[in-house]
Amino acid sequence: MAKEVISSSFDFAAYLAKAKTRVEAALDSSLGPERPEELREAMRYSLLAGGKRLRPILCLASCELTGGDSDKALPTAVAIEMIHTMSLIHDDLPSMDNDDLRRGRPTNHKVYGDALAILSGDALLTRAFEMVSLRTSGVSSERLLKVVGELSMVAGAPGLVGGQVVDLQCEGKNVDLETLEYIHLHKTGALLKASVVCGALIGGANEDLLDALSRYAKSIGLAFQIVDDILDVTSSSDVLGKTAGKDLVADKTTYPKLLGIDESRRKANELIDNAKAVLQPWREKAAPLLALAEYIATRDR
Ligand code: GRG
Repeated sequence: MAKEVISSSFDFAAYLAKAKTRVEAALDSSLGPERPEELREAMRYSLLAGGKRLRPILCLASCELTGGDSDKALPTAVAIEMIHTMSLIHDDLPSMDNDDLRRGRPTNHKVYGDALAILSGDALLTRAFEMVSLRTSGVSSERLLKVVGELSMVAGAPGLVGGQVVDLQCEGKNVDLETLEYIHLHKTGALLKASVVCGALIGGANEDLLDALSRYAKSIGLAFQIVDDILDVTSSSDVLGKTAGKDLVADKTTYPKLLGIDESRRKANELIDNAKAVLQPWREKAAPLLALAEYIATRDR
């Protein structure tokens, strides 16, 4: 049923390519005269390493659905990609997931060393808040304060950091579905949800729309990580641009480990259907978000 709502005239491939180009350009011009030069290089190395740019694209699409001007959401979209990138840099460190491949190239610490990897992550995180608070124009302080609050929550203990800590604590242990869902919703889902919510806040969404978008985003956030778990088992490092099969080596509990691949896929598809159903009332206007939900389910990397 949800599929019918995606307008046949909506060209998702063209939309995605255009949105990605727009985000890449904004990211490229987002870093100013950071000094010393090596810090700037390390920040740019990871921020401009490619990636799907799904979070900033969700932020812009969400703003557009609310009827807002997505140019005004661009600094926040960049900020969200900065937070995401810093979380990848820190996640790859030897003391965390200890990986040497990310976005198809050596991880930040492999190139710049652990200290600069930590510090370039710190600099990206703080720069993100500068983007929202000082580099956004035409949005009221009240709305921007809500965005800053939302991003502070999802980056910290109530979001990514908390999820990462529980994830690390659970390595090598038997984990139940409830704990796994907690990890996924915090470590991965929180920032995806915030991407949608922040775009809506900047666009001036009313409570009904904000609530609908939050529910849509929670579902796609969890589905995204389930698909990530599946791809870790079924895909290759070449396609993913990061080390495949990592979860098994690190003895992590994943959806495929608990439910099997088929049931995990079914669960991800169910979440995507739920997400799309929530946006039914917005029909044509929701075409980009509906297609992005489907992309999350069907992506190959
Ligand atoms: C945010 C303060 C702060 C600290 C970070 C290390 C850490 C705390 C959290 C780990 C978060 C993490 C790395 C979660 C995994 C999320 C995930 C599935 C990433 C892959 O996202 P994609 O596929 O990657 O969108 P690309 O490269 O396409 O952007």
